[in-house]
Amino acid sequence: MPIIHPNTTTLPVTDYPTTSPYTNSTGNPIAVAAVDFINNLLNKIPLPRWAIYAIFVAGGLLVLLCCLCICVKCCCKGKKKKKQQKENINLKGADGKTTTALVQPDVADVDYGSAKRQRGKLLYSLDYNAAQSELTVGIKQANNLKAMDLGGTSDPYVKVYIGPDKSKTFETKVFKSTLNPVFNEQFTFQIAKSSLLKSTAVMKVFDFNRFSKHEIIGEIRVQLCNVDWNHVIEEWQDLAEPAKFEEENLGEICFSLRYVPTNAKLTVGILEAKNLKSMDAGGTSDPYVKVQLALDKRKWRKKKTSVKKKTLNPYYNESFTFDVSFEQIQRVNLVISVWDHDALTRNDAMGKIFLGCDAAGNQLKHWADMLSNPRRPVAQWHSLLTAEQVNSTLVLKRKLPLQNKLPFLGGPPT
Ligand SMILES: [Ca+2]
Ligand SMILES: [Ca+2]
Repeated sequence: MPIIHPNTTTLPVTDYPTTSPYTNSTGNPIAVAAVDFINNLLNKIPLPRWAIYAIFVAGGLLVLLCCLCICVKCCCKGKKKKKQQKENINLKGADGKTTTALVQPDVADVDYGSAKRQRGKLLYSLDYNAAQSELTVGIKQANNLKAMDLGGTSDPYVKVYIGPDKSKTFETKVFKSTLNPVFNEQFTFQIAKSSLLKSTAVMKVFDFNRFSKHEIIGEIRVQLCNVDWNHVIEEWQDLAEPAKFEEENLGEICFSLRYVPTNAKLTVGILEAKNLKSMDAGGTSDPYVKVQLALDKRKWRKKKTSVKKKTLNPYYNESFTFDVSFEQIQRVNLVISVWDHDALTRNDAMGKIFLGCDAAGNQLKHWADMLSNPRRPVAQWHSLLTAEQVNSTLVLKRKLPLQNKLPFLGGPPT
């Protein structure tokens, strides 16, 4: 194919041909114009054509080299990451000795202080007047309290109550910006000798903050059954890490359980509850009970009682029957929770408890009694716990996948 360029006449004779072998006279006019433009431009540069091309080639090579360098660097990084991941995975499989060596941080790196760091100590007194059934708790002073504020100080005050009743809570005055406050305050509780021995005196030291939540510095719990009441007790004690859960009186609930293996029916009879916590103004609640089953720690089935208005001692006598096969009953947990119904706002949790394969103590006993007495309803009272307390023991996963719920939808046909 002959190569004809419309502008070949403008080319100096000494110059190299600039027409591309791929263009032809009938080619795209835009391409032709572009080639002309480049030719004109090259003609304006006071350098021989070969020099210009050489510069272009050198520039191109430089750019190519840079790209290559960047690529190589990226690849290396990726490999390193993969290697690290591999190492991490291998850690699991490594023998104990290697794992310890790799996982255990240096002794110097461990902030032992944070666990053991001094919270300070408190001087308190205990005195019981048996004739008047009066327990007097004295909060004298604190020493070397932990600094909770930015300036290296705290604004301490002490809360005092007698557990587990916690009917009365006293507070000392707040002392601003000090780690060694002298409180010298006394608080008197009316308490019979019989309940005294089952009680715990709780003293919690807090840091007051005007614009944020008050933080606990530490606490002291004295089991009152261990105290020699013949003398007035006055002693210094180190503040301890606050207990994770407050033993709070959330009331009790009575329900019956009945399991019939032959027809695979679990019946939960919610009978009554008493001494529930008041959630509404006026010192009452509107309690209802949620009955929930979890299978393999997944939420499975749920039923509710009616709402009993304005009472802390509701009587339900409502029962709920669930289909639970004998194979499933070994993997089931039953969660019973009491809620306060609110017409306008969100309903509040008042207490919770769970029984079943993962339960312990009194709850496990009730569950075991049910299993060992098939067909017979077994009723028992249980003390309610906080939702957090239950949730920390029984961590429920998402809902059960549909196929487990509806057996006829189960796995692929074989
Ligand atoms: Ca403060
Ligand atoms: Ca309510």
